[in-house]
Amino acid sequence: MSTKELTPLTTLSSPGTSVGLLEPSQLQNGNLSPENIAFYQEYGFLIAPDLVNTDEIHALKEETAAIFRGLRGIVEGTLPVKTGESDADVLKKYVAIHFPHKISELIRRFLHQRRIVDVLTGLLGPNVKALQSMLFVKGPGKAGQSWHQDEFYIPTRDKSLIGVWIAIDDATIENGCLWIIPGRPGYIMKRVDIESNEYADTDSIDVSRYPSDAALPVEVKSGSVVFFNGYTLHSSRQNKTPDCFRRALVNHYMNADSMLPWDQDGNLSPREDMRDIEIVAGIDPYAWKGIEDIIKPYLRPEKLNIKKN
Ligand SMILES: O=C(O)CCC(=O)C(=O)O
Repeated sequence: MSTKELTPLTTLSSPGTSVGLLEPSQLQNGNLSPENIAFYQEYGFLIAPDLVNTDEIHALKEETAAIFRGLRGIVEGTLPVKTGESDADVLKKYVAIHFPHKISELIRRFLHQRRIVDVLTGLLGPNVKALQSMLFVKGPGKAGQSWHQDEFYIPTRDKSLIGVWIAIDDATIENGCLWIIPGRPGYIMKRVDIESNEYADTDSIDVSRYPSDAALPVEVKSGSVVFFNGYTLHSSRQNKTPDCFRRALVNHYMNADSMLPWDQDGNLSPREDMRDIEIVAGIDPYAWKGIEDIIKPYLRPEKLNIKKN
């Protein structure tokens, strides 16, 4: 095992410094510096404060309510909205919708948000494709996601997967922010069964071999964007607030030069290249294959049991 993936935070910064203040992890004014790129290559994540402005956040909040109210189209499994039901009462019933960009033009436009795409081309190269969106609402009491690497679920051939986590609300430890273990292990790690109210999943990467201070809470303000690599370990915990949502739009991207042998968590037949994608920068080297429109938006289940190894 590389020592990089075990580097505790205390060796990255002075004691008491939170990840939010860890300088090379932060973009200044949305500009990706060579130091940011070097940090991402080594530790697998970056934080861009204020990459999404307050008007955009306001529009995202309104759109989130409209989507969960069923006003943008059918999402299988959502319940009819009763007369007089508030947005909060509607959102409290759900954790997340996957692929909201299929029914919402605003969410689809966010896949192409210029400042986000500029960071992605700086990290991935000129040709970038989007392959998934997820809109989390995660109300009071809702569980988080256990320790995982996104490439376990979404295998790219070139290990280029990046999650782009857009904070719609301030994300705090209490309302279930993202946690990251800095590093980019070059392989998919072993998973073990777990039972915990913190997590929706019934298994998790076993993180007991990491030092207790290796995991960083990524507490960020609304409008911040967290970029993380598909091999970087991350999780989120239960929302323990009595009345706060932790809304976040999470989009996944990769280098468009690579094919994507993803069966969409078993929803599709095995395929060498999942083509329900959107090119967000540069060219599509596989344009001759055409684009598919096969994945419909769906509700994220409260309990997750996707086991592969
Ligand atoms: O936002 C969350 O609660 C979990 C997000 C996550 O783990 C992911 O996007 O892979």
